[in-house]
Amino acid sequence: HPEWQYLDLMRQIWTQGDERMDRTGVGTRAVFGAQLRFDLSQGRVPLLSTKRVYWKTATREFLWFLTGDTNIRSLCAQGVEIWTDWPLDRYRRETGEAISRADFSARIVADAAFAAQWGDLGPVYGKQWVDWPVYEPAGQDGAGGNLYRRRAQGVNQVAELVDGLRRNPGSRRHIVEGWNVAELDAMALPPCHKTYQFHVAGNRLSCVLYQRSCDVVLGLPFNLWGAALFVHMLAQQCDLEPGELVWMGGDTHLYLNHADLIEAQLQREPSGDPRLVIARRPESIFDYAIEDFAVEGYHPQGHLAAPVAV
Ligand code: UFP
Repeated sequence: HPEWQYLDLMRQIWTQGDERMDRTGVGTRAVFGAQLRFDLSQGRVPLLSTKRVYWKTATREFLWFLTGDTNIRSLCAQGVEIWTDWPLDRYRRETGEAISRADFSARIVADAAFAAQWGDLGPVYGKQWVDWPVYEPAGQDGAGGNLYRRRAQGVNQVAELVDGLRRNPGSRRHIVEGWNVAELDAMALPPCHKTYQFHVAGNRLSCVLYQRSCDVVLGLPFNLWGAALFVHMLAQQCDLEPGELVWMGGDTHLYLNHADLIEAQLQREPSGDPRLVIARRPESIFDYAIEDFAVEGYHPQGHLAAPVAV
């Protein structure tokens, strides 16, 4: 079963990983450099069976990326709280107010001005994917220095990707990049799943995802799902068949406060063969809605909850 790859990686990190204190103050065990491969043919998806993965939440996040939005407001309005902890943390630090996550999220949804002030994550994934900034010369200042103006619409990497896969499938340049060096400081979190490269062989579309930093418990199940979803959507849009997902991790880690979950999950055995079904073929990659996606044959074992390290 392909999920053994995930469990084997988890076991390897837990038993042999290098233990250290990390940025969040929680502590991790980590390996550097890991690879997983998943067959995506016939709707196959790397959706874990050894715990319930909320694939609809991950799909909502993915569709939110494609809109270019970087404010958590529309996520919170859909009950998706996976990004809430970052703005919440900033709000608490800057105001000293001991607001609960639920109250903060409710206020983000109810109050547009509050959301504009506190709900933005900076130019994270969505912004870079569909509106990577482009600057053009805009004359000179009084001292003879060159001025630059930001173009109203930046590079839409996803639109160009679809175009490239259709026009020139054999290209080795099918890349969507999130790591905009000049804007890292402005992001709530620099991109983890930073580079997607696509490849067409015959009529099969495959993807390599390079993830610089990976929380194997909370991040990886979502990141695998997101990458697989991306391939399935692109294949549909470009009249290709989904091929393979190759996941590559840089710092691939387990947080020490996930010990109970890890021990429990490593006792479980994978099963099943879930398939993604896409109900219709929208006009473009930007026109999918959450209702378009269903998963057949997903019968996971119980959810295992774990705290997120901010
Ligand atoms: N992380 C993931 N996947 C994601 C995401 C975050 O695994 O999609 F947004 C984890 C990795 C790491 C933390 O534990 O979030 C980011 O911390 P750092 O920037 O210090 O690597």
